[in-house]
Amino acid sequence: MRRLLIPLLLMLPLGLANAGTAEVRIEKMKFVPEEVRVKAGDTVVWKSYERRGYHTVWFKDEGLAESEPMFPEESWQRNFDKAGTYTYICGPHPEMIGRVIVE
Ligand SMILES: [Cu+2]
Repeated sequence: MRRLLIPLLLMLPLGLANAGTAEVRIEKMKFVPEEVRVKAGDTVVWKSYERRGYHTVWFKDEGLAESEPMFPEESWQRNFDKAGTYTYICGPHPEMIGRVIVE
């Protein structure tokens, strides 16, 4: 038990220190930036800076459910633990397209 526990305790702070957060702003009917690069383990937070209306983040290609609607000041987040390119749209405005590249 002791031999297992110590390596786990040593790894935990390293894992937490490495995880980062990136913000994608939603403003003027756009995701800003449209393409964001993060590292595996990072979290991306989308936040609406609009004055009215709502947007969503929908990773439709992956067959995932659409996010809750984001009204002004609201946010939604997703953690990415695998490298890859993740394209998403806004449900009500499919012309709004964004991409997350996980390295
Ligand atoms: Cu939208």
